[in-house]
Amino acid sequence: MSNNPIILHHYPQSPVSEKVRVVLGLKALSWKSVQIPRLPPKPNLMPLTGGYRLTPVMQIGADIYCDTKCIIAELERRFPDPTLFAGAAGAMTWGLGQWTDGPLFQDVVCVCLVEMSPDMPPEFLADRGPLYFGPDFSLADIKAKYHECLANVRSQFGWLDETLKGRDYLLGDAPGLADALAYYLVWFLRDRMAEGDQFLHQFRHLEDWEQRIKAIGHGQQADMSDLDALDIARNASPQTPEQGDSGDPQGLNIGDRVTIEPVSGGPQVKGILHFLSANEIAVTYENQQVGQICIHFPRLGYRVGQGSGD
Ligand SMILES: N[C@@H](CCC(=O)N[C@@H](CS)C(=O)NCC(=O)O)C(=O)O
Repeated sequence: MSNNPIILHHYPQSPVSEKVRVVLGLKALSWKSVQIPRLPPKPNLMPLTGGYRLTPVMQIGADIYCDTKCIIAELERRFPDPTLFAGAAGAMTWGLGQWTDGPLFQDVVCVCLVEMSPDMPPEFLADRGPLYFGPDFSLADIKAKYHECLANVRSQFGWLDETLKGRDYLLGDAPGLADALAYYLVWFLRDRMAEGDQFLHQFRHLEDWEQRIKAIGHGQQADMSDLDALDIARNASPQTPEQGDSGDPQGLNIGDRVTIEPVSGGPQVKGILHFLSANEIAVTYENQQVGQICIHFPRLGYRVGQGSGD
């Protein structure tokens, strides 16, 4: 395995990145932090991601991991000890993310966006509104849903609170993926909601747990410039072996030209299929600035098309 560092491309305010920062802390890892812009264009990130624009992105040499599902799975593969799957739920813990990153995230983001809206630059709202609520987004519509969403958050944070009665972490005695999946939403709400402290104070066990997760920290981080990260990619070669999947439901084959895009919308990434499994797809991609790299995505939540997409 290469000696290239773990590089996280992110920005401090990003809640979804907080999920990964907590995982880096749980595994006590050393990593480099590259701060990226909160809004496109992201000119020193795009050569690495082939156009994928969401935050965070992890880089190890010339291998690039997009989306927290893919990033966390790769961290668990490379650094299995301590495991993120200590509880009896095992791999089903990923399913928890389908709730926390899905309907729960939607309720929390509605509350946070409304809370942030008075001070939000118009270009930020114009980007994030449609990103999270679709092309027909209107601030008036989500303002009208604010109290309903807050009531939804109260029910669901209440489930977490009740679960944490009498145990230190969501799935038992050891912290793991389930905690990271839930914690970043509590962190997001506390930071963005004007009366977040007051709202969260009703969840006594949740607040105690929040302090325990916070105390774990983010591992050892050191800043790195985006240009240094590009240099690392240029001087490295992808380390991912070629791997096909004879059981692939879409009949994809190594060497196919494919397009990959988030189901939630966003630019298509085009590349040559290099690695395929039930949970992951990776393509090779050539770029003048960084040479050949390998870009990895989760299968779940991403649409894969055959052909160059032109
Ligand atoms: N499914 C993605 C969601 C990522 C996401 O929505 N991230 C937010 C930041 S918290 C984002 O990309 N916002 C737009 C941006 O940073 O340009 C993941 O798990 O990584």
